[in-house]
Amino acid sequence: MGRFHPHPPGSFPHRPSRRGAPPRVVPPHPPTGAGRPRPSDQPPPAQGGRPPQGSRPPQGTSPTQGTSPTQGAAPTQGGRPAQGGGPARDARAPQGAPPHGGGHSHDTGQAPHRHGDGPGAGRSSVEGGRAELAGMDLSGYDSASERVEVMERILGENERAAAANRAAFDAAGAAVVNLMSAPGAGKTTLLVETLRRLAAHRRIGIIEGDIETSIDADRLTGFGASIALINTGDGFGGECHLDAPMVASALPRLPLAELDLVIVENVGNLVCPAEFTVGEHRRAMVYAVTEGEEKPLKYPVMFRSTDLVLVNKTDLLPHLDFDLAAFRRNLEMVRPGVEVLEISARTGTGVDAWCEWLGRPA
Ligand SMILES: Nc1nc2c(ncn2[C@@H]2O[C@H](COP(=O)(O)OP(=O)(O)OP(=O)(O)O)[C@@H](O)[C@H]2O)c(=O)[nH]1
Ligand SMILES: [Mg+2]
Repeated sequence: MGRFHPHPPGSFPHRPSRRGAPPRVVPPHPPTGAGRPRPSDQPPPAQGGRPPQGSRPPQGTSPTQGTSPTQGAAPTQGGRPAQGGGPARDARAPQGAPPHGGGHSHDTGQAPHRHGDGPGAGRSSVEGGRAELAGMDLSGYDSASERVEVMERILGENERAAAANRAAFDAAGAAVVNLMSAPGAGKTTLLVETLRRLAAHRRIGIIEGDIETSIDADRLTGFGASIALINTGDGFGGECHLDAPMVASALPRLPLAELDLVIVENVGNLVCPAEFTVGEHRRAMVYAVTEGEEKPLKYPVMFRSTDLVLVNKTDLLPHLDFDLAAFRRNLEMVRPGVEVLEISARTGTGVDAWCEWLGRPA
């Protein structure tokens, strides 16, 4: 059993809402996210922290002001903010009624042109929309360089915090794996099976990330691992992912110097967790066969960033029309050569191979 077990089984109070919640077991987070741009660092926000639809933010302001920097400013989604809306009316317009008509030039260096009467007239709305959007910057930023500047600042802050986390992990001699997936792909189920196999031999810490509740932290309690829960709904703006400052806030709640392995169960989300390193040495993602074959093509960010894809719930394959070969082909297109393990966290198939992977040097 574990050498250090700060939370007895069931001691994470389930907190579907904070109102009327029992006393906290987990120390509270800082009131504002460490490493986030503070209002004092920046000019005042545009409306609601986002540029008003159909207009550009005032020169020198950041569309992320007044909001968490991670909402609305993720850089790897085709150059568009991950969340937060943005000038959606502009973006959708080519598939419906254009918000602007007639000849005009965009700020892309393109020559003035007209919509709807060129050689592409008569195409489907999807094709026409793609052609019209090609090369345009619809991000809501005043210029591409401003967008790059804001994103670099946000990611730069995260990178600095991640480097500090990594230094702490290295100093402790703990290998760290960031485990990511869409909601419900089977991360916690897999971790339960992992702890059943490894906790007696390895000193393991789990950083459990969820927006709300201690449900998963409770499921992982009692196997001899040290658990530190991060609810992003508690002081981190309810973010859909963990970032490095959040993980830094959890480190004092782990006996880091005593641990060999730390697994970070990220918040369930197929996109955003991949955009923020938390100081990990390696990344793994769980992908359930119930999610379909095409997701590597539609949501490539996480697939591109991971070192291992665990194809989970294979016990369900006889009941599904999931085409494993097609999924592997799609995966290969976005992440050539990535290691894949076919597993079932339910039956235990492939879990030993995953445990072997965890034991390899980073
Ligand atoms: N059939 C089958 N069900 C599974 C398997 N792995 C997980 N599940 C089920 O899938 C559901 C979600 O599993 P979780 O382990 O909670 O998934 P998760 O990725 O931790 O979910 P979030 O933390 O909410 O993102 C549960 O009902 C599990 O019992 C599997 O290999 N086969
Ligand atoms: Mg979970």
